[in-house]
Formats: sequence, C-alpha cells, structure tokens
Amino acid sequence: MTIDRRGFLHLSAATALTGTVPGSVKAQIMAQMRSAPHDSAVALPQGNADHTIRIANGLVELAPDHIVSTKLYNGQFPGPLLRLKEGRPVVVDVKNDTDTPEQFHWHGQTVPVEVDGAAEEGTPFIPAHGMRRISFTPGPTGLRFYHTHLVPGADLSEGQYSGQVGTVYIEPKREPGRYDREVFLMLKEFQPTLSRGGDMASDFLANSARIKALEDLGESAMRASMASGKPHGYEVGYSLFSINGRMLGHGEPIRVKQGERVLFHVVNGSATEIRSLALPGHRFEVVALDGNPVPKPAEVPVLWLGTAERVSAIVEMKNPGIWVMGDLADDDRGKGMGIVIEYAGRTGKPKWVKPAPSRWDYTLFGQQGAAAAAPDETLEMTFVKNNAALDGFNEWTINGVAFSMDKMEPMFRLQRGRRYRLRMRNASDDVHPIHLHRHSFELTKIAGKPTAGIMKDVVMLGGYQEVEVDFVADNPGRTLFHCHQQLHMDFGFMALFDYV
Ligand SMILES: [Cu+2]
Repeated sequence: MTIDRRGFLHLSAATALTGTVPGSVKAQIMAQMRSAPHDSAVALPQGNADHTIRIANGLVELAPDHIVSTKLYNGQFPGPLLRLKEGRPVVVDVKNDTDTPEQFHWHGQTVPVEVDGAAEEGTPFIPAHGMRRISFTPGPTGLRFYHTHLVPGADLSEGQYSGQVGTVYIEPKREPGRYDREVFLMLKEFQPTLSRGGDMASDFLANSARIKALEDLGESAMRASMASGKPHGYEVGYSLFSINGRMLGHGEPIRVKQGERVLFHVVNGSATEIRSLALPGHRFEVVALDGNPVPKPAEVPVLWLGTAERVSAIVEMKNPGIWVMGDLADDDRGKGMGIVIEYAGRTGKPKWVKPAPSRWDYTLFGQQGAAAAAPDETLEMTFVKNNAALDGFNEWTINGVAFSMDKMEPMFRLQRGRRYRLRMRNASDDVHPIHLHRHSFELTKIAGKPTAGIMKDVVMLGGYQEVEVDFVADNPGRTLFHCHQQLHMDFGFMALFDYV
C-alpha cells in the first residue's frame, strides 16, 4: 500500500516550543526518575503472560485520506480490548519499543502502586526499548481502561495526545445480562494544536448556578491578568475526531435489528475534551457510570462524558432507519465524531437530528432520598487558575500549590481505614474532570444537591461550583489525585495522598 505522506500527522507548532516550556516530556521524566524507585525484586509469575502490550509508533487510518502517525498499543487504535475476570490474577507484559520511558496506567482499578502506572506515586518506568512484567488481581468489575501516564506538557505528540488508549472490561462472576449484545465505543481526537482561548461547553451540567465567592475570585484574577497585558492561556484543539479509530462514515456501521437491546460501553479516551453522544430517535438507559452499576438506572437523551469518564447504557432499538450516533457539536461530528447505526433491511443516507436541549445530572442515577455515610474527616480543596502564568500556559493550583515534578511531596497524609470527604471548590470557569487513582469514590454532593450510592473514579466539577465525594482509605501507598484534562494536570493540577 502506498501512503500519501501529506496525510501524515503534522507535528504541531507546539513541538518547537518543547525546549523552552516547563513540562517538556523528557524534562518531566528526568525529574520523576530522580525520585521514582527502580523495579523492586518482587517475585513475579514466570512463563507466558496472559496479555502482551507493545508500545510502538504506527499508523491509524481514520479515513482513507486521513492517516495519522502516532504511538500505539499493539499497532492498533484503540489498543486491544482486554477482557479480564473478577478475582482471577492476570500477568501482563508491557514492552516499550520507543525511545521514551513510559508509564502504563490501569485507570479505575484498585491496584497497588507498583502496578498502577504513575511515576508520581512511584511506579517504575517501562524503560525505552525495555519491558516490565506486572501481575495483579483485576477489580472492581465493569468498564475500565488503560492509557499512558506521561506528562507531555507542551509536546502534543506525547502522553494521551497520542494513540495510547485501550479498553478494559472486567467480567463479574455473575452478569445480570438484561441486554442482547455489547458494543464498545472509544471516543478520541487526533491532530492536536495549540490555540488561545476557545470556550469549552459548560452549560450542559444540571444545577449550574455559580457560587458567588468562587466567581468573584476567578473573575477578578482573570481581569487583573488581562489588564497586565497577558493573553488567554493556551488551549488545545483538534482537527480529526473518531469513534473506535474511524471517522464518521469511514468505519463499519453498527448493524442492529429492531427490538434488540444493545449495551453500549462508552469510553472518553480524549486527552482534554468533554464529549457528548446522542442517537436521534432513541434514548440511553444509563446502567453504570465508570463501570460501576448505578443505584437507579434512568433514561436520558444525551450522554455527557468528561475526559476519562465511562458510561454503560442500554439502547432499545425501536426506531428503524440509518442513523448517525454522534457528538452534539456540529463541528466535531462533521470532522468525524460519530458512528453509523444501521437497522437490518434499511438503506439510505445516515440521518442526524439535533436532540432537544437537556442537562446532564449525575444525581438522576443516585439513591433517592438517601444520605451518604458521614465522613471521618473532610478535606477542603480550592482550585485556582493563574492565567498564562507559565510561558503562555495556564498554571493550576490546589490550595495555592502547583504540583512540582521536582519535589513530588504528598499534600495530604491520610490514615488507613478512615472515610474522607473531598470538598472541591472550583474558582475557574472551566469544567474539571477530577480523578483519584487506585480508589473509587462515592458522589455525595453535586453543585449543592446531596446524593448517595453512585461510585465513580472521575467526576466533572462545573465552573465556579462545588462537588463533594467520599472515599475510604483502603489501598495504602501514594495515591495521585488530579484533573484529567491533560493541559491542567501537566501544569500543576495534581496532588498526592499518602498513607501506610
Ligand atoms: Cu481541569
């Protein structure tokens, strides 16, 4: 096959900045290696691994005239779907055929530090042109995923801007099975570039009333920054969009039959974007969030997923036709963020119909009228943006501190067995998909509304809003907390918890 070189990924202008901007990937790795341990002599199972993942550069054909060159797992995008089994230990070899040391993160699993895949916690790197064998017992059950955990900073060819993302499904011992079949969807953008400004959708969250004190704090800082002559900090935009590695209209359609109940497992594999997904003429019955069954499954017209969030939802196929299932943003859908749903015996052009306005409300799926257990301790956190403070990039702080790769000191010392409440206050107008490693948390208050029973590992915190989540300190060791928006985490929005 001949490939038109003009179709390749053009490295963004940002690559040229790499040497000067704090947060270049090599500099970050050097800093982390100074404090991260090397592989310890823990006895690992011998023999063949259950799964082998190979990290290497390769090509993704999003469409015949859009072939992207990027880092991949096993030469494909998304990486292979790993179906693991609850309670059954697994051995995985991760081989790195690139020149850059890597971190392979098991997102949403309650694994130990040596396995988790975050240098900030102390997971050893997978050396360049080397390998690591890891062994663990998968859990919790349900939809998880894996991705690189490098800190690319200004280098938009590295980290999760690349194609290093894949899905994990941990099969429970008993599957209730109220559906006819499963379909996995990985939402992902390619060809990132830096831009100035560019407002993210933020009015899709329910209960969007802003907290005055947070708004005053954020807006006055922004006004002061503008008055001093600073432009808006950099944002990242993309020119190509895909579901399961194909642009809308260029992959196989999802072929369905009337009356079928299809369980969609949707992963937002984006480095930075919040995604929506709608299927005209159909509704999604949300049954699990981040892989965990919700207390109260409920129907919605549109799914919204922050970076790294997952939704499992059943669609009853009862509106025969050829449909576009896609993002609400016309621009992104037009550049590929969609997939065709084709009913048996139907032909014609795929049809998109804009859904009626709706809001995304986590509490819809929570226990009604129940309160979460009281915490042993509440940790207060305020998130602040320092506009364009780092060579044009926004700097992010948690309680006034931007995370430092050079120190990597825990901000919060915890006690094992205690139940902690995180009261998170957002003094910026961005929506932050907040993630806690190696633990699941319970949503207890969303923008002033109490809830209970929803277990997640990422939660979207709206602009100038407050969210509370609880977790039990039951998986000792360093635990990374961060915003999953790559530009935010790379420029300060991280903190470590630690307990023994
Ligand atoms: Cu963020």
